[in-house]
Amino acid sequence: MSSRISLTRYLVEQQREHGHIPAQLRLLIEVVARACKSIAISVNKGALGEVLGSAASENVQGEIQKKLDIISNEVLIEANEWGGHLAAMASEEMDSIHVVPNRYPQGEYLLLFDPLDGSSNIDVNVSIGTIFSVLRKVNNQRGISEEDFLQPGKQQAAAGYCVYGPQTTLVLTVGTGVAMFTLDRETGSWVLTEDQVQIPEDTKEFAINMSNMRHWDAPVKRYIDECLQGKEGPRGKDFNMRWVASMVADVHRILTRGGVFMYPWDKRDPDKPGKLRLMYEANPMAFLVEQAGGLATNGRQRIMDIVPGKLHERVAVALGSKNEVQRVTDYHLSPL
Ligand code: AHM
Ligand code: MG
Repeated sequence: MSSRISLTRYLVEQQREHGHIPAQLRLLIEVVARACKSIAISVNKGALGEVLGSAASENVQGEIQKKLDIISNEVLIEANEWGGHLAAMASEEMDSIHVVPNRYPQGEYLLLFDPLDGSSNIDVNVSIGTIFSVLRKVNNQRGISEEDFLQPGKQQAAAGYCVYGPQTTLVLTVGTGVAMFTLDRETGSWVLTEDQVQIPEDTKEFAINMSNMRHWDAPVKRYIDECLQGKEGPRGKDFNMRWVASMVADVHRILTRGGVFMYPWDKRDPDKPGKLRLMYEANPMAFLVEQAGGLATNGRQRIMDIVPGKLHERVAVALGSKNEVQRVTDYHLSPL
């Protein structure tokens, strides 16, 4: 790029053009981006920083926490609580919400995050990331409670993720398309490297954990089975498969070159709607994907229309290239 556009300049220009990025939201995004830089440094140190391996604790979902899960959670909280832009935060790694302490001014936004997504990849040096979602505090009449967070994803003011991979990339939407910023390690700044990202409507690539195939529901089995039949089958083309097991990395690939990502409901745990978390993973990714011209459903319904019943709610996910997500959703809505 001949003239480099920083994250700050991008946000200021979006404000000028679209007039809907209030100062508090701009500050929030910059603070999250700074926190991600700090997480990236810890991730990069790896064994040298003694940050690998498990901590002696479980999160609210009963999952063993990795040291970097806890470090990243703390970095995000410490970076965000004093700025005056937030009323409260919620995290995949915390049982309940974290209200901004009284000693700091209360802002009008709510921040939700998965501090380090793809935990199983931390120790094996594969891409991982931070996912975040921003809501407005709707009720100004009283203090803040968990209920204030239970808003459908379509009410998000901003969302994004940072992927810690061969490059450190921040991907952001404030509702005016999707932009990607690459961290320039020499200057420490986020540089705009892609703007108005578009996901191709069609694809020949799917991402799903195939080892769960025997547990899937019929519509998902049908969709994948047809892809696997390749040129000779009803789809008339060969499909390729990828599964990083870090949602950030899989979604990043889809935003870059198209594809469909699925983590469907399965019979292993019939009472759980899915593995992924609605508010920390599915909603922010759905917002990005829709802003890039793709679709995101739970197989039956648009993800961003779901009204959460609780903070740590889980959901089935199908997202990415429009025509493929539409197809797998149609298979659910009109089974054979
Ligand atoms: P995490 O938030 O505990 O890391 O779990 C979420 C991750 C996603 O990033 C990824 O898509 C999925 O879990 C992989 O699950 P599996 O190991 O079942 O394939
Ligand atoms: Mg996660």
